[in-house]
Amino acid sequence: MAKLISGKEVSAKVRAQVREECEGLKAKGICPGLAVIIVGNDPASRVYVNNKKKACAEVGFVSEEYALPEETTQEELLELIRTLNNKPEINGILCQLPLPAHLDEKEVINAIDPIKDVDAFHPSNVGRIMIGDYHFLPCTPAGVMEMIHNENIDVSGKNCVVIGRSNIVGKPMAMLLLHENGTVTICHSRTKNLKEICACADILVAAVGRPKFVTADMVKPGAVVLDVGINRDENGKLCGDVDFENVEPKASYITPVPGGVGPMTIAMLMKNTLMAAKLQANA
Ligand code: L34
Repeated sequence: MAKLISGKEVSAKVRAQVREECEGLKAKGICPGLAVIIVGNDPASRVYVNNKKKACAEVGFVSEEYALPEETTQEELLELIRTLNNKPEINGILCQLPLPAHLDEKEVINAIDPIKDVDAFHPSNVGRIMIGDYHFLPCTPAGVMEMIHNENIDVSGKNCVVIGRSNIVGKPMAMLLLHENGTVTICHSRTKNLKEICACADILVAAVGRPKFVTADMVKPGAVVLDVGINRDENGKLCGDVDFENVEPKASYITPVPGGVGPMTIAMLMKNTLMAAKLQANA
């Protein structure tokens, strides 16, 4: 039986720390502000953005939502980002992804002032992570690391396998594990012997985006299993990339979906926004 790592609990701890620090900043006249941009009507994005606004209120930040219609043009979106870059009360800018297909995500990310880039998606922040000299970590991988730290799991020297190589999760996840001296393997759709490689992992991070992709035969007994996926199963129920029911008995630690990495992503966003406010105030 695995120990469940509750994202609800660990994220509440992080938010409590942020809230406390935020009170300290407010006493100095600094109030962190986050702008969240959402374009179109994706129902999942709506849920996530609502959760982000809720978290802002809980930790004491000001949040502004910019809900733009599906037909928004690239130029309109870039213009909003430029305005927010120059707005002193806004310390963090987040444009919820994915964007509608007619918009250019890369150009949007590049337009955000790196010091307000609380997603850490801008190439300058990505580069800083690569060399280990950063202010912001991407929220989802940072949330996974926070869960690992909270359980005092030592990464050093362990076989770490990340399934998925996205710029947002897989690649930075591998880098953060490497920074803690893990021996890291990144697997993806072209990987040969995926099963065998995963079965060697002491720490297995699933970020594939396919429901129940990680089955029990891919998991080493006693492995730490972190599930980044948020999918809907055949009954429309939320589920992760891990076949939880069958993997759980084999793992030493496992994260649930929902209530796992998702809430951590939001807690780390609060941490980044606090950091942004401090950097911009030189506090
Ligand atoms: N720009 N776009 C940008 N930044 C991000 O960090 C994200 N991400 C991902 C999608 N697009 C983004 C998120 O915010 C995924 N993500 C995210 C955030 C929150 C939750 C899930 C994904 C979350 O709150 N999950 C809950 C359940 C939500 C539900 O009921 O559907 C959970 O318990 O997992």
